[in-house]
Amino acid sequence: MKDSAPQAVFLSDYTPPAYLVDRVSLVFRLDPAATRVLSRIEFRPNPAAAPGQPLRLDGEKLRLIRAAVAGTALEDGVCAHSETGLTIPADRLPDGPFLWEAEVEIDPAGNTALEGLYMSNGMYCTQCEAEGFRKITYYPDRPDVMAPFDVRIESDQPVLLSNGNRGAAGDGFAEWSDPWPKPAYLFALVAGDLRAVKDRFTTKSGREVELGIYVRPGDEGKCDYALDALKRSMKWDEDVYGREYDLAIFNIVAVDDFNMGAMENKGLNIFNSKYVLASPDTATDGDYENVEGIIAHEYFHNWTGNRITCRDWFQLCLKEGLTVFRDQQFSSDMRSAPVKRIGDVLALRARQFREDNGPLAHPVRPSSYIEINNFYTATVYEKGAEVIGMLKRLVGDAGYARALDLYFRRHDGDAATIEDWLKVFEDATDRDLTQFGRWYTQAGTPRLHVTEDFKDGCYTLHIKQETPPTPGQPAKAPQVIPIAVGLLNPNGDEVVPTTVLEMTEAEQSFTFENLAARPVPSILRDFSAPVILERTTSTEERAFLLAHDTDPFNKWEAGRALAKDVLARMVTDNAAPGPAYLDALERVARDDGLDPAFRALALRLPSEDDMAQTLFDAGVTPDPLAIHAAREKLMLAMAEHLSAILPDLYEAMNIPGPYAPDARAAGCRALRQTALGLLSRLDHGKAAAKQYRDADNMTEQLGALGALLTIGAGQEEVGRFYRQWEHDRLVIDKWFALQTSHAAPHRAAETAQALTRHKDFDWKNPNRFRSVIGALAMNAAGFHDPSGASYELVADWLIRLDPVNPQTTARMTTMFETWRRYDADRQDLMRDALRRIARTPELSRDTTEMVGRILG
Ligand code: 0A1
Ligand code: ZN
Repeated sequence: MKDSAPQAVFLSDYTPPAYLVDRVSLVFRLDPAATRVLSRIEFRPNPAAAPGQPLRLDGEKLRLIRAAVAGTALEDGVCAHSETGLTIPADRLPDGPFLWEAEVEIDPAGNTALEGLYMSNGMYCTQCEAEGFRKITYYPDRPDVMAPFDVRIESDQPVLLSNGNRGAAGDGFAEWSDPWPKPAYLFALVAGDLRAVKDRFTTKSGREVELGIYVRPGDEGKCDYALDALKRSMKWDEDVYGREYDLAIFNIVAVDDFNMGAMENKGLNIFNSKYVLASPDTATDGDYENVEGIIAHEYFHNWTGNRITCRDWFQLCLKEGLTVFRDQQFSSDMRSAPVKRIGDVLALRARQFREDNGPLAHPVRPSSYIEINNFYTATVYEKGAEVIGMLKRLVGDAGYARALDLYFRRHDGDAATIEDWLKVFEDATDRDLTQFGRWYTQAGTPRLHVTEDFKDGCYTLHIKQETPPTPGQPAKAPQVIPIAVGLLNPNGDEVVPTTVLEMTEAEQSFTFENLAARPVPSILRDFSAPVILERTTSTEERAFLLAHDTDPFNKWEAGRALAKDVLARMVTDNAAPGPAYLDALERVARDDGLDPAFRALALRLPSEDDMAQTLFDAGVTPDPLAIHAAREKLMLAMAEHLSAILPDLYEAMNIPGPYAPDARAAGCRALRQTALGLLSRLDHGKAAAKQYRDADNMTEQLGALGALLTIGAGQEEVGRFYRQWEHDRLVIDKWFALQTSHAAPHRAAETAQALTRHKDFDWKNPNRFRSVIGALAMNAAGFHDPSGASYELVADWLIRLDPVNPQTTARMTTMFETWRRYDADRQDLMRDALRRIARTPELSRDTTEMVGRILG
């Protein structure tokens, strides 16, 4: 029976499962095209649900060989079958607990969607979040059904892994047993010719844990950093959250074909290999930072996600927002906190603000979806983390610690909700969080409109909050907004240290008394809330804050605002960059007292996409080519203005000795790269070509190549780079991406198209697909070339990828999410591309939902 059109699922329709599971036993007889999965599942009626219900089991793309309930085979026609599962009528079920047995056949080799059990380079692996387990066997595939799993794998592959602790193993088989009840989305299995890099960790209570990172033969030398990051994560979670690891084994497997970054399967994390493998010659500083952060993220899920999971997928932010918040805390403890915060806010604005401002805007906890895989978004993850940061700021560090202790005590073993989460904070801190809860239900980025007055030593900030309408939410109620403010006197001394104003009304005023002179305010310090600050400020005031603010985030933000003002005026009025900005930049560049990483960030111009949104917000239709040209012109002006110091800065940041991936060294390299980028505009790439020849690490090699490509040089190096790294998939991904993202705007589509014809363009591999097609988005002017060639190319490839891998296709449709920002011609071209995708016969549910929402 074919199911009718895909239906939306609503949070308000939640009902508890009719049956719970006490134990799951699975046997896998692995075969590339015909794997047999034998399941024995112990069910019992859920006392919290209505009695006498049928048993509903999810199942997709399964060939049912046999099934039995309580030892009695189910003959054909007893179950209602559909493409999404089967239903066993209540009159076929015993009154109490019963055993379900089934055998199904699946086709891992034919599974290109990379969801369920699939093959990657000859190895078997799984991805079950969110709803992939139903492609492995019939099961109530929902996170509020939790059970211990026993698994037996039969295969002649040398390494056979699953969740939990090791059981019996012998020739051609291995058994695993996971004692912790878990939802099916945390199930994992891996089988292949893999090599393990092993280590040990002793928990704070003295339990020994065996750690293993499994990689393809030849990659063993690239695991040290991931292993070190894992041990640091384990220790940090004990020290900061009191959370200890709870199995005798923790394994990580690196796979080349993976839709996302990584997956927190209990005791067996599976990673996209780009977030595990790192060596100085193949990985950049950015890669090292990502490996550290993602290893931590997946490890931290063991408590926030696995021990306490989500009741249903609407609660995704319960585990994701919290785990992102925790990995951000970890990285800022391991590295520089201000630099980490600036990086996180840059990413939030680039991805989440963009989402919140467009047709895909949705609340941190959505209330309906068609395909849940489309909701692994920046809003759920990054805004979800910001909401927790605000909670922490409001209740204080001690309140937060009490609330988290209570959360772990009260909900360990539960499938919980956002209501449970907020209740824990209410109980631990005696606060009413009803209004705060709106952060979870209202979409859109609040805008704070700030004006001020000063009289008789009293300085008053008048603040209005307003959240624009978003799809399905025309009107918004005021939210609780923690606004961290400090005041400086005209000499640059801080006269009021950071104070958190708690805004709850649509309009509110806050007064500071006993001030000798009108102060300069530093508002939204440390980016204390995910909002847009609207306040008219002078260039002088911005330069003053860039020079004097004691809050590193706002110091950077002041420089950022200056750069945006200058760029906006260059685009709209063809103005020349004034000396105020260039002088301020020079002071930053010369200030040896500042962390080099901070200086690199302060010297980095806003991205072209950021400028497009900024102009759009100011009522100007952005022209991507004009933005690109203005940005290039400003870089040249910066290079000329700083020409006297660039060679010295470039040399001073050259740290002697072998490459080390630590934050300090990476910061120096980042500043050196900034200097190189500017220098190249003056010396026609001489320094960059030399750096390319001399580089002994990927950060400097790729940085030099990027600097050359930016000025239209580097073709010879492109060839050399390929010949040097042809054998390394992850490095060749960079090679593809760099050429696409650095192509001149009018040649971007052509460059990307030529790369899709390269023999190494293995388009079914998501990393490789993204490295060419996705990288076009990094070339904003090229993507928005007025010919529409890039739009067409992207649409062609998304149409081709959709039947093979709907999940990655659907994610990548977000390249078009900003279409409403642009002029009528570009809008027409983008809409045409989207409509062409929408009209494709048999388009997946994933992509249909996304394109429909983007078109609105
Ligand atoms: N839970 C993982 C992310 C993830 C989600 C879905 C996936 O496949 C559809 C894979 C991974 C995390 O937050 O890291
Ligand atoms: Zn996660």
